[in-house]
Amino acid sequence: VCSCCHSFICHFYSTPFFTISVPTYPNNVAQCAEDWELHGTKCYYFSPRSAKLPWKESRKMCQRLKGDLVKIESREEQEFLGGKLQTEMIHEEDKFWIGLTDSEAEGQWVWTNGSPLNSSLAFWFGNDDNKEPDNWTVEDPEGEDCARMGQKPFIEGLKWWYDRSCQKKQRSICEKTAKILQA
Ligand SMILES: [Ca+2]
Ligand SMILES: [Ca+2]
Repeated sequence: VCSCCHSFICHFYSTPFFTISVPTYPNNVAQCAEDWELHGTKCYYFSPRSAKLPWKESRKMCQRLKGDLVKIESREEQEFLGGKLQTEMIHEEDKFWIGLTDSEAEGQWVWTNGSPLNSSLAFWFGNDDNKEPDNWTVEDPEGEDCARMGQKPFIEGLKWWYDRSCQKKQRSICEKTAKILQA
């Protein structure tokens, strides 16, 4: 029986036409473990300032948590992460490792799953003085083969990636697929 409070649900089930226009996904519940942030169908973990690690160790930490360093696959995902880092970052150097490296072949950036960086979804920082990635050798003669992201103070335009020596310690963003529960 339809009551005042459940009129929408009654319409939903009594009118087959409605079910076509309702996507399946909102009927399900995506879930992340504690300390992970849900976005879309992924869970993200932003490591604390007390746990800065070199890139390889950061990756191992993510894997221990049953994930991996984040792979950024859309402008929308980049925007979401950049927004999150605005609240996470304390100062401009407080950036986060992502799952992107050119340690195998200089200048050939690949994600941790082996797929090459799509140049239309590359968000390297660049201005008149500084074009990233620059493989800067002053801090480490080996150059810079790992990618980190974050911009504080904020700048528009999504270009928040920098290469840095993989040996340097940074915070990191881990990612894993959310658990989808059928509603
Ligand atoms: Ca490099
Ligand atoms: Ca650099």
